[in-house]
Amino acid sequence: MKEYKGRLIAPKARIGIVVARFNELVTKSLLSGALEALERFGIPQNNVTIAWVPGSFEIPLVAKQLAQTGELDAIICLGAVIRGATAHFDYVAGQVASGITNVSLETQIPVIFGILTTDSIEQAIERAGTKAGNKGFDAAQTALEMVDLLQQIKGESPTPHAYATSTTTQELSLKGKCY
Ligand code: INI
Repeated sequence: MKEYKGRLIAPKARIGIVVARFNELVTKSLLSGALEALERFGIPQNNVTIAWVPGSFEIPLVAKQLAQTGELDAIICLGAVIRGATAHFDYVAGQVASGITNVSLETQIPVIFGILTTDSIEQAIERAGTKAGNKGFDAAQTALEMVDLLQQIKGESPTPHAYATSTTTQELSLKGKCY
């Protein structure tokens, strides 16, 4: 039986982050969470590219442009779409979700959905580093796991059993950088 399992070890991964300015109070915290996760899992700052866009609706286009440079292994999309009083919610939330999916399938790299879709600003704040974790941190973890998983499937990275005693894993554990 062959089984693939992505791990949180992709120290050479080159990561793009597309982050929306709309609801910046929230998205800045998502970005901090994502950067914290990348640092914890050993990604050098030089491997990270950040692009700010006006709102979540603009994320898919910029994610696609970044993906097409061929210089990134995964892209993390961060935004906060809050229902509030605006009729925009359903259009923006729906379009950004399908747009991100399309970019990932078209460009064949992981494009991670780190977009909060909440009924209120309070719920968004809870998911951006307060009561309910940080969706930006989670999105970055997902990106690294997917990079490793795809590299295994393409034969570019050893499968888990071969890596069991790798120094990379040990070093990360010793530094307290493994979750
Ligand atoms: N953009 C968001 O990122 N979040 C929102 O909650 C939001 N609402 O509610 O309107 C929002 N709108 C802006 C949109 O993303 C575009 O920037 C704008 O429509 C211009 O294309």
